[in-house]
Amino acid sequence: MKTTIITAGLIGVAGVSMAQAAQLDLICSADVVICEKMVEVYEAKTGTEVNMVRLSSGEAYAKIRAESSNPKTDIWWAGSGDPHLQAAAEKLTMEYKSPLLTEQRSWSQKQAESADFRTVGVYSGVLGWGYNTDIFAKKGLDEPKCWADLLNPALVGEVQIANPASSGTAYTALASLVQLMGEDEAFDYLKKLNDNVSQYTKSGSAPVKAAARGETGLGIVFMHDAIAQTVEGFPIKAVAPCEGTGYEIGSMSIVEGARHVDEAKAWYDWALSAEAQSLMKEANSFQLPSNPGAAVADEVPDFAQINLIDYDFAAYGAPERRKELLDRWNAEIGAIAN
Ligand code: S7P
Repeated sequence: MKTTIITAGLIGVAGVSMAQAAQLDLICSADVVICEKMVEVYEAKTGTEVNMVRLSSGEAYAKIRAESSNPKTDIWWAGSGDPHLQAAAEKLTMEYKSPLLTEQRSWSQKQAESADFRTVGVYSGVLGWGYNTDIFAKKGLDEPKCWADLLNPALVGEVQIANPASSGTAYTALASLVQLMGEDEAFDYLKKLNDNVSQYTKSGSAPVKAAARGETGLGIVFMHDAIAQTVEGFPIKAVAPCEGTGYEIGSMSIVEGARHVDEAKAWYDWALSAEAQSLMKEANSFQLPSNPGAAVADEVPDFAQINLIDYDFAAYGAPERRKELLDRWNAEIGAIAN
């Protein structure tokens, strides 16, 4: 009879011992295509077995927080920066200075410094929307260029955005509107917008995927997620709002108390390399990579041409501020959501 023997670092079937494969438990909060590409290339390169789960940024933060006394995740790659900053402030993530940190663009390094090196920026992307040009043409509607245009009563039932509690994209939208308009004005705007919203989705990019399939006219998303649909051949046009807009610093953090900390550091260093970040172009992920040596697709929006607000990442990634805004959203918008 065969017996399975488990010893320190070795697993074998009686008489046949073999080295235990290195293992890494990863949460990925980017699009599933780039998540799978990163894992596939990393496993082939290192032999490490990566157990990946794809979660929206707010959900990833909640999972890491819930498991903090017994972490099941080693590293959290990607997702908008605010929940990573909140996790860092709550010391749910670990301080780590990668040897590749100083190679990164200044906004990536600044994100790390502001969080005592408990997170780091890996890419940046601009908030906007994608609209279905066929649906707009059929309805005889002009291009929606500005936030104000999204309140047009002709768009009733034609707008989707995610729920900011689960989605980093939607929290970026909420925090951007508050910084752009003032808090009370932003909530007034969101109440009016609610008349046109058919659905608050769980995932941030879902609204533009629905617009691509013709299920809705417009999705408020990161522009790169809209561009990915255009590149797939769908009738989607990405827009940067005329009044101004916010942006994300997509981030990466190692979980405090990670079971596979050496493997987590190895992934972290690799994910900051030009080689790894060049995979984004291959996977139609059109954010701007943090490593200036990485390949940048032509479709990546030109930040210099966009009216960007001076997004205060430290303030809007702070636990109290994030909780305050999410509580207000739940009370004033979630409560009246269709
Ligand atoms: O698809 C890529 C991307 O937009 O997804 C991340 C996003 O935060 C994850 O989705 P949720 O909104 O559902 O949290 C962004 O960081 C990234 O650019």
